[in-house]
Amino acid sequence: MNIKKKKWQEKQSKTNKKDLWNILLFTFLLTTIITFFSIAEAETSSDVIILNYDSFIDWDGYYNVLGEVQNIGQNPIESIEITTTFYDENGSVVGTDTKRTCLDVLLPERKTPFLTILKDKDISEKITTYGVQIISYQYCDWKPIGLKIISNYTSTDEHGWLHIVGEVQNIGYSATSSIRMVATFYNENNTVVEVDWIDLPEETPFTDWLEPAEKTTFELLAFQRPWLITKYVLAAESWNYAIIPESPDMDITSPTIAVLSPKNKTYAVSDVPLSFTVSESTSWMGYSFDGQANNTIAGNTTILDLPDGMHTVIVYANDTAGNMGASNTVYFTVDTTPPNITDISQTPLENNVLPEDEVKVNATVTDELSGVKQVTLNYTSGDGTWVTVNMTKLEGNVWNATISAFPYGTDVTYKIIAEDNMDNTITTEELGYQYQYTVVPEFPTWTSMLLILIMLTVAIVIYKRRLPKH
Ligand SMILES: [Ca+2]
Ligand SMILES: [Ca+2]
Repeated sequence: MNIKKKKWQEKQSKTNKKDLWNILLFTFLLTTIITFFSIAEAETSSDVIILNYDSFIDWDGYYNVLGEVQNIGQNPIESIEITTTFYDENGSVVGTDTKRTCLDVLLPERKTPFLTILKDKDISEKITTYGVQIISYQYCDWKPIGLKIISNYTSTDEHGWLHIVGEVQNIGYSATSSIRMVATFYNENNTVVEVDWIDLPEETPFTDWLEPAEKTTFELLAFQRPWLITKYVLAAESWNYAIIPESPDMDITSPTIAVLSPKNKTYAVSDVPLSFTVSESTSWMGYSFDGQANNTIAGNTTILDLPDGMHTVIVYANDTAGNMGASNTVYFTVDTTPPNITDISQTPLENNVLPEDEVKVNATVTDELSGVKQVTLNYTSGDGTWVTVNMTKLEGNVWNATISAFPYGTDVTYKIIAEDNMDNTITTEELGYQYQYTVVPEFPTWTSMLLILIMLTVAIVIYKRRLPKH
């Protein structure tokens, strides 16, 4: 490779020496002609236009004006010069800067950024306005496409600076050199907010030349206002190869995901819809349920067979550039279980309810997830109608209601119905319990019998005493 290269260089060198004077003369004439035409063209046509521009004072205190231009004509263009004129509040010119655009050759429809800087801190503060002008450009020959960016990675360092590291490959048939890599950084309004470029190859093993199929790495940096950047575009050119088509927009912002369902509430069903919006096109979507591994989904879905309890869900999505976004964590509860009814008791006890007695019924009702909404006591005296009484909370989880008094011999049946805040309902009947009692007489039977027995005994004794004595 080295021998080949040296020979090529020697050949070039000889050629140059031999034709030096001719070339110098020719160049002078050509430059004169081209300059004349350029100025004329620049004034009379608009094959190059300024698409957008912006300004800021950089970390050194210098006033930067940057933007991008586009070739909107039919022919390749090179050597585009931009002049920025800086004015103070009186409208007086306080400085100018003229620069070539970052890429030299611009094929039709292609864009290139530019950067002009007024390197005087003291003047920066006085600038109130500025004007940007394309002052010259030239038409040139077409150049073949011979460079390709084969990888690029974006990372943000601890300062918040944005680094792009990648590789560029010579995909042409000839060796190439003087490769310029350009990164144009944009804000969300597609305005250029920073630009960086590097000339390659910078170092060994490619001291000068990049042979066909060889590649070299590049690193580009945005550090002036990285917080404004939402995407970037890479472009390249070398002395013999034209710029490759700009890379697709290198999006560096993560998608924004808003979960519409589930909401932060309690559901009475075990199948809960998962619906959400994503701010941009995606290459992948998924969700994590209760912190578990991601489930890939194609879009809105339903999370099935959820167990009762508290759950979390986070939706993730990758945009087409691979930036992953995450929704907020959504907390929700599933409650498909009715309350528990325990410790049912009545006063008086079921074998001791007298005709004058109201019966107080107590029950402990709990519901872990959504809470108890209401508890009712339903009772019947066997006439086919049920009386419903709302139970009231006594203390803790104890609920209470009263059954009115009934005449002697009435059979009273009652049940308790409990409902949680998700309308899950349970009755004591469903739990397999039967509650009933019969109203007993004022004096229980055995007392009467005893009384009769005593009276009989007394009567017999009296009767015996009255019998005639022998
Ligand atoms: Ca994005
Ligand atoms: Ca419940």
